[in-house]
Amino acid sequence: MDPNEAARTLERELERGRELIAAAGTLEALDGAKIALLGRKAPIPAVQSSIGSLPGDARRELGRRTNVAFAELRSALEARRAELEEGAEDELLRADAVDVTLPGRRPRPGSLHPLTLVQERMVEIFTRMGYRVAEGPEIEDEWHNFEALNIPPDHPARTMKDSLYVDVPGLLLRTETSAVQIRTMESQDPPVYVVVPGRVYRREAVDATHLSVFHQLECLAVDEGLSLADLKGTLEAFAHEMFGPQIQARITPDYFPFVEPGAQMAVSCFICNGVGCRVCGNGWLEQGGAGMVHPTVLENCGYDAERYTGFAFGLGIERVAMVRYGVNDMRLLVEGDVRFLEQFEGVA
Ligand code: FA5
Repeated sequence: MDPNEAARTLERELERGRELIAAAGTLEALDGAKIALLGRKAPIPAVQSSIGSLPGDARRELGRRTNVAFAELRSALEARRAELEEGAEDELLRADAVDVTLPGRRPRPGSLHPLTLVQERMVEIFTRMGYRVAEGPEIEDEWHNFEALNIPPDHPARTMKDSLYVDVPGLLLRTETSAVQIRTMESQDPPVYVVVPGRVYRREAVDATHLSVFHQLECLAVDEGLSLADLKGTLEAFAHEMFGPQIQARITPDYFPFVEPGAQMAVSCFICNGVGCRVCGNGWLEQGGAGMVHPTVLENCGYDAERYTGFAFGLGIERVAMVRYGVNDMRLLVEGDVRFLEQFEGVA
């Protein structure tokens, strides 16, 4: 290459280099500029490789100028790199900045589940009447769940079609809280006044009024001189406390092996007021089973059935919740949809 031509190339490249480097706004752009200026195909390295063919003085002079050009571009690249790196770090810090003076975001508190609200209210009503709360296991044996309750071996509830058995012979998931009647009477002498809230399990087809895992509240009273009038009065007092005076309660005959006479307790429908509609059918919503404790059951627990009488009932807590809150499908209570549950915030 002609030495003059080579010197002009160096000047031009220095000029171009200063502009490219100043214009590089990112580290990637700066890498691009470096390749364009100092890469294998760039003009300055081409000048450098032509130096060897020049005569003495011209070679020295062009060699010196090339070195100066290289040194200037390298240090300009270096300086710009340092600037960009610092800028990138500042940018990162800015993006990550936390304004500690802003008010915090308070986590939204949850609220009690409607079934919990109802269960607590039921327990409160009965404890105010003088009952105490008793508990029993959810995995129960056949004696407490069936035999002691006078439920004969051929009763359909005892088959696997209706009940959920566990892998240990003789044990099952309790089908009703009535099992705790037996446990209570086995563990204490009369008089007995207990309520038992708890979870029960049945092999059921789930629909708007049936679940296979649901809750009951059992009530058991055993004392001298208790009659059907005490049972009816207690159920009525409960219904009015729970649902308000506009709701009517009734008991009608029903059969359960562990009571005699047996009854069913229902309240007037909250939608149609006892007239009959799509939700209730005949104007009444079944809440639970009830009756006078069968003498055989008292004797199974070592009580003197000549001296003591008792009444018992078992209310479905989901059914009570449906009437109290006007819920027409029981599945809503267990699906866990926050939009449904939010409505119970602040509700008693
Ligand atoms: C019983 O469970 C008896 N132990 C009740 C009883 C206690 C009778 C003491 C006499 C003396 P029953 O199977 O009818 O009875 O259930 C009682 C209540 O539980 C029903 O009225 C209903 O409110 C509720 N219930 C029953 N099955 C379901 C279900 N699959 N899903 C939700 N609630 C149910």
